[in-house]
Amino acid sequence: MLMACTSLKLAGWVIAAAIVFGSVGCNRSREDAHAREVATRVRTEFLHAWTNYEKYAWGHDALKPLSKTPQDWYGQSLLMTPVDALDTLILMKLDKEAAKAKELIVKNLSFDRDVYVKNFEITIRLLGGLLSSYQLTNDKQLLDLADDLGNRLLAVFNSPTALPYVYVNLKTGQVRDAKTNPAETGTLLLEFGTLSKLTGKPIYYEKAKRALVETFKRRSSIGLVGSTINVETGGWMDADSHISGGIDSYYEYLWKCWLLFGDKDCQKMWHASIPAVNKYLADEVRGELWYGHADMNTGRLTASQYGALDAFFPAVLTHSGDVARARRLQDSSFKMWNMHGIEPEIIDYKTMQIVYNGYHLRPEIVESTYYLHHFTHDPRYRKTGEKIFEDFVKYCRVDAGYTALQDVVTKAKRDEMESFVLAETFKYLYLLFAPPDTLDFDKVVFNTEAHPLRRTD
Ligand code: DMJ
Repeated sequence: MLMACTSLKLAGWVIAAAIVFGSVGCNRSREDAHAREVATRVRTEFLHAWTNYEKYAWGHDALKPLSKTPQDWYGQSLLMTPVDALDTLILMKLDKEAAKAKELIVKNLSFDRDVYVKNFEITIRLLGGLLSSYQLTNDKQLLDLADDLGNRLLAVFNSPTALPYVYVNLKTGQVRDAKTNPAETGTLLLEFGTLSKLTGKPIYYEKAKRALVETFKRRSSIGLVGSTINVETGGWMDADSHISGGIDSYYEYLWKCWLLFGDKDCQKMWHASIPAVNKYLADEVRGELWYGHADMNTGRLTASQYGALDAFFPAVLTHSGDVARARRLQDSSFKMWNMHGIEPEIIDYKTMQIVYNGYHLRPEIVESTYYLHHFTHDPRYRKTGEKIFEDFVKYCRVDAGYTALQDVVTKAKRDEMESFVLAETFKYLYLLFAPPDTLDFDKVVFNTEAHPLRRTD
């Protein structure tokens, strides 16, 4: 290919054009070839994590990669890692591993358990994972599991406000914990809505949409939401507004529910919300764009904190058409990453000091890199992604998989590999470098756990 690229011999303007367009074409094909090599390395590393899950934690929720022991969230397994990882296995064409994981799920997964589970986590990881894997395989058993799970989760919405309780007992339908947040009340509609479309049962869509609307309705007069809300009174328990964990995916779903379902109410809620976020939470420091914390009632900035979770926002910005802001915020996220060659969970962007020094192998910065590359085709985003991947391998790879860091400065490790590492971090890294036909971006909307949900009519 390189020979063909450099040995063009033509005359006059044809030569000039051939040089310009030929070299662009050559650069592009060199970049693509390199990208495919990186994709292969990502796939190999994903397999390193997956095979160690198989070896040391098969049938359990997660692998603890330092002690090489299994972990179950609720004392009994709900197959968190296999369900979360299945669509990544499929997209990476790891057919043997995918078939084995699917068999484990359809044979062993039962939601008939006398156990309280966290509605938000179970919805984004399990319901989302089952639905996307169903759409990729057409295996009806996966949809039946999703339907059974959705039906058991519905009890969470039985509050005086229709906002969901935090926990539900999968067997008895009893609910508990009224103190929740906008991410937990507003990050359900992509999954419940898809379940409605696929089963023909409207109740899932109605309940999850109502919860989203009830959250939106409680925004302040300047358009912001707080971070803690009581589902029994509907009152805010604090006025702390931000885009970080606890609120983050509420905004993500306002946008994505409009995209996935064409739901005009979601479009309106998005357009009524995002200007306030950009007006009150965006902060300019040293000519850089960051998003901090503000009082939801006054809009006064209260803290200059940003972190690994906030780094999802460039993806939502670019997805919704605001590429300029997305690019600037991504530069800030990458600056945060490069402070120690791995991002801390939270920093103070004014002082550039660490506030919380852990790293949980989070995907958000990679997710935004992937979206920005998809929409701009700017090669710098693949370079960013490659640097992140190299650092990730350098500091987090261990004998039995990938492990979180206790401290991004010393690189001390902690015994944890969350299922989202396989569902999201590796998936977004892979898609950033993989051939475009791996997944038709325009035909799907990713839930907040990176499960691609196909548009259905
Ligand atoms: C994931 O479970 C989801 O991405 C969620 O929206 C936020 N937290 C983790 C990843 O960091």
